[in-house]
Amino acid sequence: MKITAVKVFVCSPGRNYVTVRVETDEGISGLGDATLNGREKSVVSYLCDHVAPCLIGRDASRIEDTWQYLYRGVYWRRGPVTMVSIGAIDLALWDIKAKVAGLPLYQLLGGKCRDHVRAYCHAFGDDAPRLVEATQAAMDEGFTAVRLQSGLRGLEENYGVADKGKRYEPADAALPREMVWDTPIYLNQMPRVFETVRTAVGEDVALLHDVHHRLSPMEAARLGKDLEPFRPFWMEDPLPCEDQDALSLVRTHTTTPIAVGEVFNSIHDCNRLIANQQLDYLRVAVSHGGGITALRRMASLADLHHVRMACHGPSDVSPVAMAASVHFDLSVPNFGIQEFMGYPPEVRDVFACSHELKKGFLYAGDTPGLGVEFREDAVERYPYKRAFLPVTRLRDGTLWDW
Ligand code: CS2
Ligand code: MG
Repeated sequence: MKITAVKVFVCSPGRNYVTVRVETDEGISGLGDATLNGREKSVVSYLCDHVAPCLIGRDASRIEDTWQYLYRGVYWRRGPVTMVSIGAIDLALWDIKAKVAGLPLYQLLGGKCRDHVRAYCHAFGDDAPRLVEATQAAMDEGFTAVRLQSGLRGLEENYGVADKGKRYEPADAALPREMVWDTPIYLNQMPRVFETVRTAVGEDVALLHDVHHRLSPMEAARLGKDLEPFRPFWMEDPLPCEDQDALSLVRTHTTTPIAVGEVFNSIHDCNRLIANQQLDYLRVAVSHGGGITALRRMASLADLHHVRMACHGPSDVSPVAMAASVHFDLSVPNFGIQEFMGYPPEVRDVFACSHELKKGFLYAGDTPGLGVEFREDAVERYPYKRAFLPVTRLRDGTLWDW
C-alpha cells in the first residue's frame, strides 16, 4: 500500500486547525492533526515543502520506519514545528492501519486497559462564588474532575477565565493582546479560592489547577504547600520548565502532585524529569509529541517511574488528536486523566467523531481507525484567520512567562 498524496488543510471553525490527510493507492486515507496554536502556517510549510514530497511512493504500513525517517533521518531534530508535523503523519498512518484491519485504533495498541477514559473539564469564575457555581454545574453534568481557574482581584483578565464575556486565552487577535499578571495577589488568593470551592463541593471531586508557567521554584513550592489542605489533584505547569532541576526544589517542599509537559515535544524534554520522579503526570499532546509512536515510548518510560499520562486536550488540539488521545488513553496502563474542553458546533460540523463524552467519561466508539471524518469544504467555509495568543506582563511592564 503506497502513499499517493499528503494533503494539508487549514480551516478556522472558531479557531485555526491544521489537518493532514495521507492518501494511498488502495483508496484508504488517514487523518492527522498538525495544529500548533498561533504558528499554523509554519507547520503547513514544513509539511508541504519538506515532508510531503519525501513520502510519496513510500509504504503506508511502515509506521515506525516512517517515524524514524522523518526524525532520525533529518539533520534538524525536535522542536514543535517538526514534531507536530511528524505527529500528524504518524496519526494518519495509524488511522490507515486500523482502517485496513477494520478495527478501532485502540485494538491495535493492545486493546482496552480500562472501560472508559476519565476526563476533566474547565470551570472558571471571576471570583470564588462563581467558580463554585461552575464547578457544581460540571459535577451535575457528571464530571468527577474539574479544573479551577479564577479571576484575581484588581486584574482585569486572567488566564483561563472566560467569565462574563472575558476570553479564555484563545489565539483570538490578529496581533497579540497584552494581559497583566500579579504573582503576590495570585499566591494569596488561589489557596482561598480552593478552600471555598472544596468546602462547597465536598471531598469526592478531583480539583485541578493550571499555573501556566508563571512562578519561581520557591513560589511554586509555597503554592503547593498552601493548596495541600484542599487536596488538589494536581498543580499544572508551576514553572517554566526548561530548567529540569528546578522542579525537584518544588517537590522537596510539597506533596501536591505536579503535572507538566504541554509544551514538550520529545521524550528528551522529559526523560530526566521522569527518571528523577520530578513530576506525577506527563501532559504531552499526542500530536505535539510526535504521534502515537512517540507517546507510547514516553508512556513506557513514565510507567517505570510511577508517572501517569495526561495528554493535553485544549480546544486548540483538534478532534483528530483528541480521538487519538482517547484510543491512547484506553490502551496505556499508566493512564492518569484526559483534559477535555469540548468543541463548539462549528467544529463538530467540520469533524464528525465516533468518540463521545458521556457523563464526564470519554468513549472511543467502534468505528475502524481513529473514528474521525473531516469535511474538506471547511477550508472555504471557515477560512484561515491570523491569530496570536496574548502576551503577559507584570504591572510595571516586565514581560512575563506564558
Ligand atoms: C492550557 C491550554 O489546556 C491547558 O492546560 O494550558 O489552554 C494552553 O494555554 C493552550 O493550549 C495554548 O495553546
Ligand atoms: Mg495547561
